[in-house]
Amino acid sequence: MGGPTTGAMGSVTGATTSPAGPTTMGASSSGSGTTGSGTGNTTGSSTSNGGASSSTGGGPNTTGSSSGTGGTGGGGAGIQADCSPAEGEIPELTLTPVATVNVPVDLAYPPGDERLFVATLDGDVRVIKDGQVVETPFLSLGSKAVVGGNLGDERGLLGLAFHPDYADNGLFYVHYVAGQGVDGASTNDSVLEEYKVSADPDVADAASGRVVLVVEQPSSTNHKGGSIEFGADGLLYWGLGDGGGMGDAMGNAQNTSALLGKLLRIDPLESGGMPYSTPADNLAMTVSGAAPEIWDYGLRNPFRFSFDLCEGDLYIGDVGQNAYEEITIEKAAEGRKNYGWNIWEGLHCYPNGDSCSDDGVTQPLLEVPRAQSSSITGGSVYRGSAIPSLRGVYFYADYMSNGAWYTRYDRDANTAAAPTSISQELNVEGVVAIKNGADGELYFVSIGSGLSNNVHPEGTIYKLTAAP
Ligand SMILES: [Ca+2]
Repeated sequence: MGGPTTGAMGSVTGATTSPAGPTTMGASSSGSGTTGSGTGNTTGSSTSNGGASSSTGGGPNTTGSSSGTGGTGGGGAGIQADCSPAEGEIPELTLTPVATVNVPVDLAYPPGDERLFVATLDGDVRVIKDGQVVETPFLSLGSKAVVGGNLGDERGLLGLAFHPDYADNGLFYVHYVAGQGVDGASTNDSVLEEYKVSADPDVADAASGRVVLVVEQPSSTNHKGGSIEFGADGLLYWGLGDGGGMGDAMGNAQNTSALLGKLLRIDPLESGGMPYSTPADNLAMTVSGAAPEIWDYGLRNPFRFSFDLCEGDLYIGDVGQNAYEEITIEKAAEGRKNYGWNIWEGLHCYPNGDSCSDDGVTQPLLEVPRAQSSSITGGSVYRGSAIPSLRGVYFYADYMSNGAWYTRYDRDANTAAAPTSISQELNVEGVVAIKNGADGELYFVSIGSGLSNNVHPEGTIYKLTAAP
């Protein structure tokens, strides 16, 4: 077992068909081994009860229509995002504590599920149920994950995602930096691993771990990326940084045969004897020789990205080098983009003062200068029902400056509104994730203050609410 240790080509075969995305035909890669025929990800066929829109069986459920009647639901309990248009004025906002957990770093939920699952930097997944943190961890990676914590040491458990068919297959995925005893991985490598829930819905089967993909990393302890998220196409997207250091010294981000400095897009299910498969319409469709796992390239450290639950658009926060942080918005199903790093930093040539070409480069919709932000935390689009004026509004934050902002994406114009700062209103430290719950409401994950290798402070999960 063990995922293909990559760096260059994974041994990937097999076509993936996805009911929601472009239908892909044919094997996409020439990896060794057999050509899989995995139909992989059949994302269920449940139909939501929310009106005319049919869903793809849960997950980041999208209808693609913004004028929907709110029906985008997944399976399960029928909790769903509210895709109706925004109404009214945006009120004063605040953050209401939901739970405290040591070093929380990411948050996710199974489709249609009321529970929230919190990944912690030190390798646990905790369940928040009925407003309480379940005492027994859902999963503990233990020494399989190496945990950093000092400034510039970004190692640990970084991302968590539930399979769109979780209700049927019980599968979920974790992204972490390898410690000891991970199949096919050396310490510091990036690992994507699949686990399955046990008979107890609040506890995973710790023995079920299956390494899906290992990406070799250089020795540096930063730029590990973070988020893993399923798109409406039922495929898993995985952001990986450029390998660390300054200026992408190893030249990974623009190297389309390397997996670092990329957004990957794979079907993580075992398929035809292979640990995962790749769709035929990844970057390799347009860039000859590109590794079959790559969706987008030219990223520095896409620590947090998310999909709008209603439109399916992809929002990427890319952490900058010296001068500019970036928010990139990619319309649903429009990938295969070069986001510019390390030729561009934000809307400026890199290094500053150089001249450079924008040929083939897609620029971010927003750049955030270092005076405001130095480690951007890409957030999510509000799709709840509690504050109707916020529907369609994207929130993001900064880990270092404790800043927080919102903007709204105009899909027709492909522009983002000038950001509104809510830093003082929210007054929150150390935001490392802003995620939806199954009901589309937004949760801010604060890792807590005083984090170091030896101190793993208590952090807080907050719900975004209207101020009283
Ligand atoms: Ca860029």
